[in-house]
Amino acid sequence: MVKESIYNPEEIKDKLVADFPSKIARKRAKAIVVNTGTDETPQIAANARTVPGLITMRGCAYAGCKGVILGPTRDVLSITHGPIGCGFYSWLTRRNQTRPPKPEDENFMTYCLSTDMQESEIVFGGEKKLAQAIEEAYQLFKPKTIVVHATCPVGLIGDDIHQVTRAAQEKLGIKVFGFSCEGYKGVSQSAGHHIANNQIFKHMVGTDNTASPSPYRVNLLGEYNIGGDAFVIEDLFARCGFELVSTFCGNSDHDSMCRSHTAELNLVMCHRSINYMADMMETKYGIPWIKVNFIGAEATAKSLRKIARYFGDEKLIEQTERVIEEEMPAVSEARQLYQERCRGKKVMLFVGGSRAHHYQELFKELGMEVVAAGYEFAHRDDYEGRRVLPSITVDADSRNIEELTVEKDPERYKERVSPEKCAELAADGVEFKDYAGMMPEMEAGSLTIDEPSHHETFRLLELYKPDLYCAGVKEKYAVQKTGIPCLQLHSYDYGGPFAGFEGAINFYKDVDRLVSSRIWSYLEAPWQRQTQVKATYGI
Ligand code: CFM
Repeated sequence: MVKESIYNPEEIKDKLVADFPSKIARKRAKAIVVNTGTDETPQIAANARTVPGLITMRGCAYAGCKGVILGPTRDVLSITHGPIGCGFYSWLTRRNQTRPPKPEDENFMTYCLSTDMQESEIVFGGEKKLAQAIEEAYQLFKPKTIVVHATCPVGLIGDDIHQVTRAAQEKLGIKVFGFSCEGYKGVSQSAGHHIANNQIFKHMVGTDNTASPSPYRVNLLGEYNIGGDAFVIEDLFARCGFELVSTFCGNSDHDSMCRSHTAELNLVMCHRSINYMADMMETKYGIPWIKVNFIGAEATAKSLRKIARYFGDEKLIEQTERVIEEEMPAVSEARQLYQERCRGKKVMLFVGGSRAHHYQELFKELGMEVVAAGYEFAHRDDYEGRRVLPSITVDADSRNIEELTVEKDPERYKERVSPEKCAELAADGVEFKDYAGMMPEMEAGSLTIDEPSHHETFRLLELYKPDLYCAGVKEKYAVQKTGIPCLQLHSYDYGGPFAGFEGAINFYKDVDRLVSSRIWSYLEAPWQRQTQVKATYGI
């Protein structure tokens, strides 16, 4: 179609917003930037309110708290305080898997518990019903911990969930606490991540000082075990000799999170959803954090090496190299095979708050060209790198999310790396507290778009005709109706795992199946063909 436009990203940018009223066009234009291919990235508008009327890809704060952060923790019993729809639509809709170690171990993830608020509670208050629901849940399941998630009406009518949970905790003698994650907080699910981080940090982290005897103790932060990714990473860690204390929160349980402050190093996978936890644990307990990425074979090898180097033990480093050596031949073989069919194909990714960056690694390995990418709800630091953090202005929407004041723990704070060691490791590629963001890694001329609307998505498809579009279920079928395959990078459709070496091979295969399939050429219905025949031959 408009093939030459591919080389005119500025022109495309104008076309994407051309149909909007001028005020909206101006606002949206700030969220669309042309990458420079260098560290000098332009500023992008992110984490801003969605323009009313535009169809958004985003979710709500409740989804970010209950679904994303708490969703994969198997033995913390979640109750949704709200109308039944919120509970129902967040019930088993994310493919976060879990594997209780023993058959008798608890797994509440398959349940949907809600106070099912009715009109009478909306009018007269729902605290009584919530107290009853907590007791009923306790009698049924006898869990170690019950948590309550607030939905929009709870905040609107002013139910005090924290007072109710405190009373329940006293009465039942188990841990009960709440999340004020009303859907309207903040501008997206990102607010819910922050709220969840705060409460888990306050009520769980640091409540059990039992430490494992291994000196190589790590936490994996921001890995949610979608399609079994965490299982792959757990296996790699075990083989390398790293002791995983806790994962936030893929395949996790309550007790491991309570012990997580005993780790020596925090590994941050999804920076957007869990950076708060990493920073708070560093301030309180002195646990440093590094950014890792287990999406992509090369990225996985690099991340494993960083961890081994941090501990610096020769045997650990050797063992890590052995694991990488064992895994790489199969990856290279698959890559060669699939590259032949995928090389040069164009792809776009618009996903969440970290995957639009992480998955570019896998597309690079396949030789595919990322022409446009963006997050739904990330902040400027996820795009431009943490160096821009001081220049991010806090607006009213962020101001109403609690910022915890965290201090050094007088007994348990321990400096893990001296400043000299820190500099030495940095020179060796192990940078602490650093994330360079997505944009510096993208090719010059490619587009970065924050939270593209439905309209912009379709303009993009028209202008670029990419070979593959990556997004979620809300976009998938609409995109495929245009004859362009869509891979769900939230749920992996029915596939995965995509993490680690094994995951990379799975990914190459799935991408090849999508971009090499001829099915898209059969998209025209017979009557459409008929019209064409008529037009061509006049019959
Ligand atoms: Fe982090 Fe996630 Fe993501 Fe996210 Fe999510 Fe998800 Fe995602 Mo869907 S925590 S930001 S809120 S990596 S559910 S596992 S796939 S949007 S890119």
